[in-house]
Order: sequence, then C-alpha cells, then structure tokens
Amino acid sequence: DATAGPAKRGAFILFEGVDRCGKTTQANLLVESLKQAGHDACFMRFPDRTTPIGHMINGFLRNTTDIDDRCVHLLFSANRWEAESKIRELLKAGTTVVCDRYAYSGVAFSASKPGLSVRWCKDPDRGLPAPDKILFLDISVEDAMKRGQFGEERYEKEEFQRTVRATFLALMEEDKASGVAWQLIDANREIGSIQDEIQKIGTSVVGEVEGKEIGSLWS
Ligand code: DGP
Ligand code: NA
Ligand code: NA
Repeated sequence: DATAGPAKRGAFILFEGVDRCGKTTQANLLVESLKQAGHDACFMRFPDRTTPIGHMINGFLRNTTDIDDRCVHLLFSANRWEAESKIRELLKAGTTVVCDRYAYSGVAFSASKPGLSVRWCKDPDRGLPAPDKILFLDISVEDAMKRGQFGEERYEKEEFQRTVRATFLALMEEDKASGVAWQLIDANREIGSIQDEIQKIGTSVVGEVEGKEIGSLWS
C-alpha cells in the first residue's frame, strides 16, 4: 500500500570460478528457485557479449582478434561499468541480481598474466556495486577439463586455468579479514546437491539484505 516504507532491496549474488565449473547452470537454477519462492530475481552475466564493447571482448576470447592484455582488461571493466546503473536500479527496486562472473573474474584472469598485478587489475572496477555474496564454485582444473567444450576459447588452457584458480583462492584469502562474503562451494558433485546447497545460501542472503546499504568495490 502507498503508506508502506521503502521497498526491500534485492540481493547481489555473484558466481565465480574457473571455466567449466558449472556457474552458468547453477546461477540459472538459483534464479528459478528464488522466483518460485516468490522473489523477484534476474540472471546477468559478464562479459555481456551483446554490447559493442562485448563484441570486442568476444572477438578476443574467440581468438579472432588480438588485443593488448591491459587494453582488454579495461574493456572487460568497461563492460561491467556499462551495466552499473542498471544493477543498482534493479537492486533498489527489490530485484535480486544473480550474476555469472564479475570483477573477481576480472582480477583472477587478468592478474594471472605476467606483468599484471592484482592491484593494477583492481583499480578500474573500484566503485562498482559490491556483492552481498560471492559463491566460488571450486573444482580442480583436472575435473573441469573432463567437462564439455574445454579448450575452445582463449583462456581455456590447463596451465592458465590452474593459475586462475590459485589467484581466486588468494583473493578469497586476502578478503577474509575484511569480511567480504565469499562462500566456497565444492563444485565437483551432482548438479542437484550443489543446487540444494546454493538454494539455502541464496534464500538466506535475500533475507539478510533488508536495511543493508548497497556497497561499492573494493571495500
Ligand atoms: P564465459 O564466462 O564462458 O562467458 O567466459 C568468459 C571468459 O572470459 C572466461 O574465460 C573468463 C574470462 N573473463 C571474464 N571476465 C574477465 C575479465 O574481467 N578479465 C579477463 N581478463 N578475463 C575475464
Ligand atoms: Na568460458
Ligand atoms: Na600477474
């Protein structure tokens, strides 16, 4: 009714991990289960390959174009900034945003390249909406490689993915002190049992954001 207080905001939930960890499947399943429970929820992914910047990133990932590593890092970041106001508007309007990759992938993938530091990689994403929860779907690279299509895109190489996983784990460790809400999920299990675990976490996060401000990276 018109006299009710401000609408409850949505939660910002990220899925991160190495390639083929099952993020996309699980993110979509979480959106469906939240909707079934009566919550407003939507799926988002980065890179968003549908925008002009996304087209450039897609060409790079598919190896049809070469782009300098620092330049492409800034394109990935710009591709997130393109969606910044939309994410904040959705959250404020009460929609939970479930996002397949975000700035943590940005740092984990780019800082895994020689010469690019974590600090340099973090800077362009500073100020983006901060997540309420980061679900890190952890799987060994060996097990991820057993899944379909591994090896089609630029970063899908065994040695690089091992470095990416180590960088993710280091970021998670580094964030422990500051209370950033990482949750490590064992992703080498049946889809259904992973889904059950994530559904419980997602539901509780949605219930916990009431009255909590939308934060900004990296704090
Ligand atoms: P997909 O999530 O399947 O659309 O694959 C996107 C690929 O791009 C995947 O290998 C991870 C990588 N990636 C995602 N975000 C970034 C980023 O911000 N920077 C870099 N360097 N790579 C990224
Ligand atoms: Na991929
Ligand atoms: Na590096």
